[in-house]
Order: sequence, then C-alpha cells, then structure tokens
Amino acid sequence: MPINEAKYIWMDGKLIPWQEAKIHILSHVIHYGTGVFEGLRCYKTKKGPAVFRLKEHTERLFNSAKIYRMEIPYTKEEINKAIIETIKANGLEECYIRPIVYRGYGEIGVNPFGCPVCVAIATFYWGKYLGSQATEEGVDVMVSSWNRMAPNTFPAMAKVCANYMNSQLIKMEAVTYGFVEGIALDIFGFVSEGSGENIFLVKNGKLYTPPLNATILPGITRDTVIRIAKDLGIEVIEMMILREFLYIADEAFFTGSAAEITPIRSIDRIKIGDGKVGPITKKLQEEFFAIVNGEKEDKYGWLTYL
Ligand code: PPE
Repeated sequence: MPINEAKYIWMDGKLIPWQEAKIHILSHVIHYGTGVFEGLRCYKTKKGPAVFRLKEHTERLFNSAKIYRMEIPYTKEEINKAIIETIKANGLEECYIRPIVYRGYGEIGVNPFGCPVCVAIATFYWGKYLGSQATEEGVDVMVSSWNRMAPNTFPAMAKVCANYMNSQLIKMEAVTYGFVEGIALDIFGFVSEGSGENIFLVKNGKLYTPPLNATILPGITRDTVIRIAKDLGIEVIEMMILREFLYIADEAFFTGSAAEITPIRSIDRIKIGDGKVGPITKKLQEEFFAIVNGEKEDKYGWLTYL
C-alpha cells in the first residue's frame, strides 16, 4: 500500500518536514528490531477530527516499552499532546497515526542499553486496510502454515517491530496464494489472530474470540467490540478456539485499528455462513462506525476531539 504522504513528522519533540524524517543506518532498531509502536485512527466527525481511544493506545505503547526495558523520555500526556499536535500540523481531517519508540544510533551489538530511546509520530491518510470493498463485502482468507510465537519467546502482548516478521510470513504466504489475509494458529494449534488483526466468530448468536493466552495482541478494537457487543446484549465468550470451529462458524470477522471491523466470507475456500456479511457482524459494524464517526453519543468516552 503506497504511503499517503503528509507534511510533517514529529521526531523527538520537533515537527520535521516529511522527507527529512530520517535515521542513521546503524540505528539499533534497523538491525535488531528494537522498536515498539502503535497504530490508531483519527476520524472525521461533525464536531471536527477525533482520535479514537487515544489514552488506551498510549497506555499500550508504554506497556510494550516497559516489557522491553525501554524508558520513554516523555510522559503519556506529552505523547498524547504530540499526537494531537502532529495531526493539527498536517491539517488532516481523518488519518491513521503511527507513533513509534525505537532504539537509535549509539552502539552496535545486541545489548540495546547504550542506544538512545527515540520517539517519532507520523500521521497520514490510510483507507481500508484489507481492500476498498472489504468492510462491505468481506474477505477471503486462509489458515496460515505459520504459527504465532510460542509463549515466553517473543512477547505477544508487546506491539514490537520484531513480532511483525512473523506477521510478514503469514501475510506473504496468504497473498502469494491469492488470499487477502492469513489466520495464524498458536503453537498448540488453537486459533490465534491475523497478521495484523484479532479475530471473532459468531455461532448460534454468541460471539467467540481467543483469549490473551492464545498469543494475541490485546487489541483495542477487540476490546471495543467486546464492550459494544455486551451492551447490545450479545454474549461474548473468550475461549481457546479449535481450527475446525472456524469453518462451521455462522459469521467471522477481523478487528483492528487499521482493519476496523472486516467481515471474513471464506476461510480455506470454505464459505462462512452464506458468504455474506452476517447480521451480528453488520450490527457491530453499524454501532462501531456510528461511535467513531461521532454520530452516536460517546458514552464510553472513547473520542478525543482535536
Ligand atoms: N493483532 C495484531 C498482530 C495487530 O498487528 C493488530 C493491529 C491487532 C491485532 C489489532 O489491534 P488494535 O489495532 O489495537 O485493535 N495492527 C496494526 C498494524 C497493522 C499494519 O499493517 O501496520 C493496526 O491495525 O493499526
């Protein structure tokens, strides 16, 4: 997906012209994947642009950094302010936001402690993650031959750059075989998540999703959908999911900041339900988009207006 360039990128406290936002080739992050990041969206509303679940994303950024013993040289409030400042400087009504905390230039060798912890924030327009019609029509996906990381190897709860090498294996395989996305199983064979999304299934009116034990990123959209579903009176069950449960689900969908709520219409060429967006997926999508677009009262306090 080509990047929609904006004007400025925030780097270590300053707004830098887009083309000049560069780092040294010997930065630790380039060689060893030493970076933690976030991805969130700012939506266009009648009351102006609003960032969705800013507080929670910044919180997760700090948690990811903590797991990797990286001390972010800013407070959460300062990061939140910097995000808002960057969106404003770029004059964007709606955008995707990519804050990244990484080990920069200083020393070579695995030991990261001698390298500075740097922070950058980019904001840019990003359309539908899994294809222009994906949220309306659904996507065709496969179960990946790659597993998600084993527990106590690469921490899945940290949104760390290095984890995305595993995601890339899943994604490349899927795309090469003509699918839009891959669903990874964990090392025990239970359903985990997509390369960049959490997964939900609907069976007999109930909503199912893998728990954190299934080596998933604790998705903020996942949390959003769980909250919305419960408030709509839909029972939500977090449980280890067998691969075959995927095929016999009535409905399936991905969640993510980039993917939002994207229906899955087939898995391994097996049609899910009747191959169309199911009624519960549709209901959750309607509720989700009404909240993020500011059309429905923000009773959860999830929007931060610029
Ligand atoms: N699992 C993974 C592995 C993941 O990368 C994401 C987000 C999620 C689940 C959903 O989490 P959340 O966004 O908090 O609901 N993936 C981000 C990056 C995608 C990319 O290609 O870059 C995103 O959606 O922003």
